[in-house]
Amino acid sequence: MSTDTTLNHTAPQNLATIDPEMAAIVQAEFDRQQHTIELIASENLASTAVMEAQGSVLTNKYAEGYPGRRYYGGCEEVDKAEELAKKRAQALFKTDYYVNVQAHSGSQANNAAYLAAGMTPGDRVLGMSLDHGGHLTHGFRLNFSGRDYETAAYGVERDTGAIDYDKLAAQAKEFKPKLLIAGASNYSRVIDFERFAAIAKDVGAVLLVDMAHIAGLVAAGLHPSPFGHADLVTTTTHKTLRGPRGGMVFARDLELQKKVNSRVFPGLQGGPLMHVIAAKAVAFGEALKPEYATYMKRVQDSASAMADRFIEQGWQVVSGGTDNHLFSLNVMSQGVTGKEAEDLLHSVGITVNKNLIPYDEQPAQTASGIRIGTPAVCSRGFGVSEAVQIADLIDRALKARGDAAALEAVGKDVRALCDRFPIY
Ligand code: DSN
Repeated sequence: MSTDTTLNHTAPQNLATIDPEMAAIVQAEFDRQQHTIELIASENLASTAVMEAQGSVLTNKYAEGYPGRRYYGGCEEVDKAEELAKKRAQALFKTDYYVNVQAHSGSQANNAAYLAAGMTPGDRVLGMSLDHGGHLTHGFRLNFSGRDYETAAYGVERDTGAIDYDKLAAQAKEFKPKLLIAGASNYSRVIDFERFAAIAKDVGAVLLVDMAHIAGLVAAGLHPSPFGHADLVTTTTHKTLRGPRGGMVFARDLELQKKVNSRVFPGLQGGPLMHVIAAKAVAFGEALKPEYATYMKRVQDSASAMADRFIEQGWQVVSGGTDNHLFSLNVMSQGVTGKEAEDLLHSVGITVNKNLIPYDEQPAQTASGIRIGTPAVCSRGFGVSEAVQIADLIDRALKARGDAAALEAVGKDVRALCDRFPIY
């Protein structure tokens, strides 16, 4: 009989028994999530089924390669898990694009997509500026995308907060990128993928759509789909899709897919995380159910209602509202920096991240805005009415700067709202 108490299958021991120190941290994080209003637009609450798959024995398995073509024996069950994840991913987005579900993250997925597009050092990429809502991997100077390639960035218009597609077309014509990227981390308007495809075609660029933020809306039919327009589509699986942390890459045709596969493995990664791939399959299965589309609609309606409420209260919302799950609040419009707002809201139990707004005059560490998203709060059951209450709580907190009693009262109301909606 084993004397190793960490691996005693006849009397399995839980985390609290084996490692009370870490168990306390996990419990404290659970409590933090339960008692705070989570408005970070890229976060969500994975289901217990997703977490069960992610915490399963599949974590024990090495499976370098792809289903049916592995470099290790004993892969028959994980092969099924990966095939199921792929089949469900295609069904979810109603697409016959090929898919690779092994990317460990969105950044890895994008890196693989660059390489599959044939990018070599010094080649040109045109993506959305980080300051205007883009992503690090779309050409930011400190990221691989900005270090290895020659980059140019498009942005949004000062007056509309939206992309001007005619301007973008002219910029693409002048810059002649080899890779054009559509997609953002902080853009609240519909993205016109058809127009992006026309621009890419016009200049002979490969079109990559990074739909990480809006994937859930696309799956639910609440945002136009990039499939049929993009050469490559990447996404994370943990944002609106509500799965485990990870990424995936879709390719329009078999030739491109072969490149994606070889760039993911062995190009960038070694062994795939089979437990995470299993959890991705579970999340896609959940998202294929009609309840998921209802959830995504609530996410969209709640974001829109919250943005409208802020405008009623006199705050400036970038682009004047939202079509998706997020928006940026220009807190500087009432003299509060993004950093001050983030800290103040944290003190009353509301979690947001400070964010640059387009044409921001503040440095990134201070910023003039906060980004607000509704996926996580809607997963715990909030809807439009609670979203409007949150806008009121944020308004009260930001206007009560320096008033300890008023802030304490907001904190109590935040807690009461959270107590009505257990996270699990
Ligand atoms: N860092 C993520 C976000 O917060 O949007 C994007 O990868």
